[in-house]
Amino acid sequence: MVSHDAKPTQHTAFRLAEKHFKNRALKDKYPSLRKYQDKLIDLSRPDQQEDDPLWKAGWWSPWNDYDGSNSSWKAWVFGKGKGKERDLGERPILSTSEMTEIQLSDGKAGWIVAPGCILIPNFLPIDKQLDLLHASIAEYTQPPSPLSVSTHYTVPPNLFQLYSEHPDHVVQPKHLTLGSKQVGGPENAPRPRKTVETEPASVIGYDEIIARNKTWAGDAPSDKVKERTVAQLMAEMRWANLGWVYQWSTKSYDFSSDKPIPFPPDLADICKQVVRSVRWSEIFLKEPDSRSCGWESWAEDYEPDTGIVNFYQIGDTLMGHVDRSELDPARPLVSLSLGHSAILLLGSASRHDPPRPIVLRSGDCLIMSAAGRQAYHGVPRILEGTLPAHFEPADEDNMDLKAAKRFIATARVNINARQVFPPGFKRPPIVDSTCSTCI
Ligand SMILES: O=C(O)CCC(=O)C(=O)O
Repeated sequence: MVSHDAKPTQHTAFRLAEKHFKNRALKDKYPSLRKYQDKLIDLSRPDQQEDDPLWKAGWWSPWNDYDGSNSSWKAWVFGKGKGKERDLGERPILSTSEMTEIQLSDGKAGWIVAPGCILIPNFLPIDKQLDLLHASIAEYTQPPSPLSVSTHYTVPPNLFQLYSEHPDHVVQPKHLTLGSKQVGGPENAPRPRKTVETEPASVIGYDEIIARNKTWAGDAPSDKVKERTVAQLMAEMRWANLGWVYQWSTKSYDFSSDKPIPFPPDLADICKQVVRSVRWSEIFLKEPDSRSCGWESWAEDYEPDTGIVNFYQIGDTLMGHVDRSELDPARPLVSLSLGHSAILLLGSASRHDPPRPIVLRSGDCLIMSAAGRQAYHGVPRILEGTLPAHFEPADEDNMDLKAAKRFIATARVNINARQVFPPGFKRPPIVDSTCSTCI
């Protein structure tokens, strides 16, 4: 019986959009893109729909738009039409009227898709995408960079080589290889990466970060996880950390060591180059609210020192959040997409404002800066069937490339780079109260 007192659930505009794109209730139907087409941004889609993996996979099919009340839809999904070829429909023309196109100094085009947020479609050529895919899974996963799975598993240092040559090699959970004292209970079982609402969208100070991490004793390995083959472990891996280590439990960086893990220099060059290519004065002189964000020096002194490589399998999502743990809240975050396309929801500093869905395709680069760093964003959907042709196996591929392509066949990789410390920031010495000989 329905209680008449029951209040309808109050979802924010951001949550409603997330729910729409996450919906997997009907396996023959994708969430409708057409429902959001007035807001949808898809800047690197091929001109011809026949060349577009999204269209070919049926993301614009009219079947996705029926709500189930129509009997012909029911007949198709549940009866007569099932198994027949799906009508792929026509892609609509998408409006770019609320965005501004900008010319970058290297000749590429970018678009201001939200305040402080610049999308550069097709930023990475195909050979760079393949190189970065390989680096993401073969190099960025190497010790000492922490991986999501390294809390619970004794991850072999040559993980990618094993994945390439011996994917059935078995990896033991730490609770079987370490003493029982170091092992946690069920509360430590691995969970999907979760972003939790903490303080309002503002930067947290250095002292607070130090204090948070002092109280953090490290995540204990769970005694519930079972052994995995290397192939299974790779599919379960959700992230690799680059540079300064981010502690998900305290939502802050661990500054206890003198030096960060070195940030990959090739990746730093790509990020610095793209930040340098933006004519920031053109962007911020038009935005009075962002004038004091410090953009004047970014071209010269942007230097990423931390980053996360996100590994998404097809069903994975990343809930809406704001990245607010870097000491300078405005410096650019450079985000690169590889593999399957995804929907990124990009909102404002309030979850109550409706976000814009952006199709991020392989090779796209999104820069978030200034007010855009305080914008809620999340990835509610990896778009099934949208792997670009250049990731398909080819006879001439070497072993490494074959393995990298095997990985991306069911995945999307996102590399995002940030700068924790603004230039010139002097870290106060860390006082260790437990050490009697330290000053
Ligand atoms: O996967 C993406 O495109 C976004 C990733 C992201 O928002 C994050 O890592 O904070």
